Amino acid sequence: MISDFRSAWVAIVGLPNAGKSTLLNQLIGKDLAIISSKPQTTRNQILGIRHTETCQLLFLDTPGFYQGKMKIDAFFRQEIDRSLSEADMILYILDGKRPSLEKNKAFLDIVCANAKVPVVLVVNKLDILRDHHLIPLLSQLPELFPQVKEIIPVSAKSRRNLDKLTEIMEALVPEGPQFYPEEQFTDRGPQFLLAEFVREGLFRKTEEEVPFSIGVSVTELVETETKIVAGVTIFVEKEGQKGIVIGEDGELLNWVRKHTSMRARRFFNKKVELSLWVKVKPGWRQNDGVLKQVGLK
Ligand SMILES: Nc1nc2c(ncn2[C@@H]2O[C@H](COP(=O)(O)OP(=O)(O)OP(=O)(O)O)[C@@H](O)[C@H]2O)c(=O)[nH]1
Ligand SMILES: [Mg+2]
Repeated sequence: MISDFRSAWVAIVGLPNAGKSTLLNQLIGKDLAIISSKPQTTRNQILGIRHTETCQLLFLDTPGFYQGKMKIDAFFRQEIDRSLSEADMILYILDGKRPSLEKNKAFLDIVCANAKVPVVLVVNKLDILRDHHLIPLLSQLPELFPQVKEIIPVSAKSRRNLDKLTEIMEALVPEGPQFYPEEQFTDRGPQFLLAEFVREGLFRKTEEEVPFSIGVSVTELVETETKIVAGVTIFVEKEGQKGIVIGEDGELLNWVRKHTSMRARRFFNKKVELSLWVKVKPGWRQNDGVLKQVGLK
């Protein structure tokens, strides 16, 4: 191990759709976490690692915080709590376009009440904020959130101010070991990631309650040096949702298969062949067996 090495576990938390996963991907320079314009896209804690010669930042992406009553919601909350308890530093992401100050204050107060580590408040989506909106917002934040160590506006999408954010984080990193070798940038393998990539395609192509009723499990996987072949089961809750997911003449499912295969091919740098099946499981979000199968228990 190099002497003077520094490392920190950094939990990325915030309300749904704030841009947490977009920021994670930009900070590690990989298309790792799935992103969509719909809330509750992220369902599991996802580790993404940023390496420099002297420092390792271990980012934990988390589901967006909201109060839900189902078993699946309890799992999301657990993932957030687990990430907060493991963190040496917290990035709290606030959507500058929809700042929902009351909801953010409620969650940020919970985060800060339990945190013994520095909290950095990141105001995201700077690229679409006009000055007359941004300036009054920024001027309210120090008084509203006195517990935070730093406040910084960024655009995860356009990378604006991300160098500054990295500088702020690096100044807060304690001495610590190099937890992972340089070539490793996540602890998640193809089985988890392929299911996520399929879900990303489905989230983009379906509307209303359908994306939230979808669970994905990779049931077969064969990986060689050059190729990944996988069988994927998509769970929905109703017969009608199965029809929507398959689409007319199988068009939607076909799009998802092609989109996911291409995304996975770029990511793994291997040929990817996917077979997709859709299964109806009424109430699966309350069913321990299916929750376990789709990695949510
Ligand atoms: N204009 C703009 N859009 C952004 C920015 N960052 C994220 N987005 C968009 O915001 C939406 C949500 O992004 P995600 O990264 O999935 O947000 P998240 O916080 O991970 O969402 P959940 O996982 O659902 O909690 C997507 O449509 C992104 O393209 C940004 O800096 N600027
Ligand atoms: Mg996310």
